[in-house]
Amino acid sequence: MRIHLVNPSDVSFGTAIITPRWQYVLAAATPARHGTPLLVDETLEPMDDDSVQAGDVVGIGIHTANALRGYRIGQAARARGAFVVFGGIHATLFPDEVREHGGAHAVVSGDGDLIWPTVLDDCDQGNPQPLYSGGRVDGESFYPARWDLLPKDRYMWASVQTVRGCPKHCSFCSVWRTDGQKPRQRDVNLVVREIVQLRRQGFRFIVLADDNFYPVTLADLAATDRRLDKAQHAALTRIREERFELMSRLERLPDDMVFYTQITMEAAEDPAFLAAMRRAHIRGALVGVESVTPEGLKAVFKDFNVAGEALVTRLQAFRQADVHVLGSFIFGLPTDTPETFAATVDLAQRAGVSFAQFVMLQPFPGTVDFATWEREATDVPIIDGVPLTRYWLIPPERRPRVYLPHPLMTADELRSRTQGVWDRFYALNVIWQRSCFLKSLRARLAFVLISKLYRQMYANTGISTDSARVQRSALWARWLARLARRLFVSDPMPSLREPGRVPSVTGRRIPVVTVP
Ligand code: B12
Ligand code: SF4
Repeated sequence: MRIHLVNPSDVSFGTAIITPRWQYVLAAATPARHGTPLLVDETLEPMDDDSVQAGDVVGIGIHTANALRGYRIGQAARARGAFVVFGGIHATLFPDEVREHGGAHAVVSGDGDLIWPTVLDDCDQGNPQPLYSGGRVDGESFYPARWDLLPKDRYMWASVQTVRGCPKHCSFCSVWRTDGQKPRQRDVNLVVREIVQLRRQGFRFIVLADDNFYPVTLADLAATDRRLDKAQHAALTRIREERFELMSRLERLPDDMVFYTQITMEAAEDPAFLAAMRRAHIRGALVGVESVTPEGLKAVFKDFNVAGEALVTRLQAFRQADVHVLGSFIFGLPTDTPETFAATVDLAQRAGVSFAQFVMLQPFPGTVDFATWEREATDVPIIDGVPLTRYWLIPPERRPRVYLPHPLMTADELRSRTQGVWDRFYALNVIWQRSCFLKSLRARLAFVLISKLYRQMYANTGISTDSARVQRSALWARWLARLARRLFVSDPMPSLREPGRVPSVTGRRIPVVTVP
């Protein structure tokens, strides 16, 4: 019985940006008696169906965007006599659909770390159960990934998770509902050990694949003080201290390391945290700006963000701390007008964000937006026999890009205006100007290359409905990725040692939060 772990994708670029962490975690959770799993990442190259034999286990991890491709792989594997097991966020949300469309013998909901050995044992005995509940694994019980299985020079960034879950409740996001609002932080020692192993192997670019790297804000602590809630204050302080401890350990890693994470913009109000990030080599962060207007923020339940000039100041605070921002903006909110597009790109430029992504509001299952849409949608269009509220089952070339009707703009207008914003933000002369913070010509050229690659991979293949343009963009992206990959190759450091604890860190760096 061989085990295949497959990360489905409709497009393969030969080189991938980020490692699909789940594969390396499940490989670590695979008991030695079942052998070493074969990892297939279709963002690199398509799965070879012939590699599957009767009696093998084919584990497929899906989110909504790649579910349909996953179903095709599942059916093909089942037809060859393999046991087919699905997991991941989409499988967690739709286990029945996965069995119906993906040929699944078994579905694992929630975190796979602890339940995976049971699934494998059951398959080994020819008796997989239809549903396994993986639940929400405690921070201390997450498996470190098996980076020894990482192919050489195929990925630009490795991914290490340090915390799971997010206390916020944004309407377009499923994380707080599936991963929970209680931050589950991994043991600092295990996180650092994984990172050191990666650096030993020659990886110096690492994504901290967290939902929210700043799970406790100064405002949260002040609120517990106001409520005189000592127990909650102590619990939040502990989480905050662990963040600082992690960062103090990362600080002691080689200076060439580059980390990148996802964070809420509230961190801009916390200079000590930003400074610790910079010392920890966290050079960039995706910040969910979403909307530049207060009405837009209200619409997505993100009132903790700010708009207008206050927003510019907050984003600049990251830049001043030398943490580069990838600003994430959403178009298609009911409060958007045709003027919102230009206002957004202007603000992004003024705020000094280094990269930006402009996505169109998409109701992902598991979100408040999706639940509202499903409940209230009338006259739902049917495409290829599939109602639009199950859009991920529509073949990608026939799938619309905009789902929610807008009070002022047609779907096509939203799409072309969004494309226009990408075109403006990533015009060659604009990128070149933006790169002026870099000193050497080589660094500036690298910045241009990465910007162009990013735009090709995420905008042109994702927003356009013109299949010729999508094909062209995918070709371009493949070519740019091959060039860019070289920028991410580093010499291994086989003798790198784990940095020890800094005993005085708590007293030295964590600002005391006082009762107002
Ligand atoms: C890092 C990340 C990315 C990265 C890297 C992706 C990569 N190569 O791995 C990038 C930036 C590329 C990315 C892109 C996108 N992402 Co993303 N991403 C994440 C993030 C923050 C962490 C993923 C991760 O590594 N987790 C760590 C691993 C260990 O956890 P895991 O994947 O959940 O796997 C565990 C279980 O799910 C389960 N499991 C998973 N697979 C399998 C398979 C089997 C067989 C079994 C048994 C168990 C199992 O066991 C694992 C171990 O416990 C998640 C949020 C999250 N909490 O997961 C969002 C998340 C997955 N992304 C999301 C989205 C929406 C996207 C985009 C569509 C965004 C966009 N608008 O462009 C794109 C999609 C790109 C594409 N076309 O594929 C959503 C998915 C929602 C949904 N319903 O599908 C999430 C949940 C975030 C959110 N805000 O809701 N993403
Ligand atoms: S969008 Fe970000 S801040 Fe909002 S709930 Fe999701 S992870 Fe948390």
